[in-house]
Amino acid sequence: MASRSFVERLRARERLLAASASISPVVAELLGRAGFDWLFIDAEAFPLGLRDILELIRASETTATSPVVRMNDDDPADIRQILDMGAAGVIIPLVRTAEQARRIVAAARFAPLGTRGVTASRTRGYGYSRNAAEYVARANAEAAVIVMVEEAEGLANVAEIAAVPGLDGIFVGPGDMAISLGCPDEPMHADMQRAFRTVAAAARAHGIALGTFPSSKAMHDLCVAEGYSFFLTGLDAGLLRSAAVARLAEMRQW
Ligand code: 3PY
Ligand code: MG
Repeated sequence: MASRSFVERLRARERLLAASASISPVVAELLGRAGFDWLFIDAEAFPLGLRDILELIRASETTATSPVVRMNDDDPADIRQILDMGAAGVIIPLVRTAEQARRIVAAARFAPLGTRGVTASRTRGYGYSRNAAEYVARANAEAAVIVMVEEAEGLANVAEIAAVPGLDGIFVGPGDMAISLGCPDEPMHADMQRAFRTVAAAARAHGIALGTFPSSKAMHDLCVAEGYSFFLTGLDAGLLRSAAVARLAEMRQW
């Protein structure tokens, strides 16, 4: 388990690098041991059920990494269950309005900040831990709530989205953003650069962290200059495929 919480490091704007972890718990354990600061457990791109997510979280906890779950949607019951399992935070894809962001924050926080219901969950020691006040305060402080802005509509509303109290970060999904802006094969198109800057200005105005998945050093450097601090570096399946293809090609020459 990480010695400092993910959200603390996020707020300190530490540079936090992740790999996605979705193929299997063994791969999650391996990537945690490789030294990634956090893991992007990807239930949007992979068909992960809640049980699969639980096993990925448990595997990552055998290492110093922090498990953060990119959910498939913004279902409030799933947000609660994923945080109850011990995820360091949730990342919600395709967020389009401030109202949607408010509902997401409410699902992730106990009263008075939200409407999350308490259970005898894993994070509560399965009921062995009885101090509710201390638990609720810690859970509210430690669960990172991150929304993805990755379409023209979310981009148009990003100033209002960033103003939602209780939000910890915005993650720009460059793949979906480029499709939405009509430049799918041009990740550094002028409209994409403008999008990265627009989201950054909104997030900076409200003191929240910025993340993305840079596909090139140029995109990474633009984002760093704008204050982005947490990054997805690659997908577990993609990292495996690249290494496999490169090694196969190399040994075919021997
Ligand atoms: C995207 O690029 O659209 C993603 O969701 C992942 O970063
Ligand atoms: Mg996306």
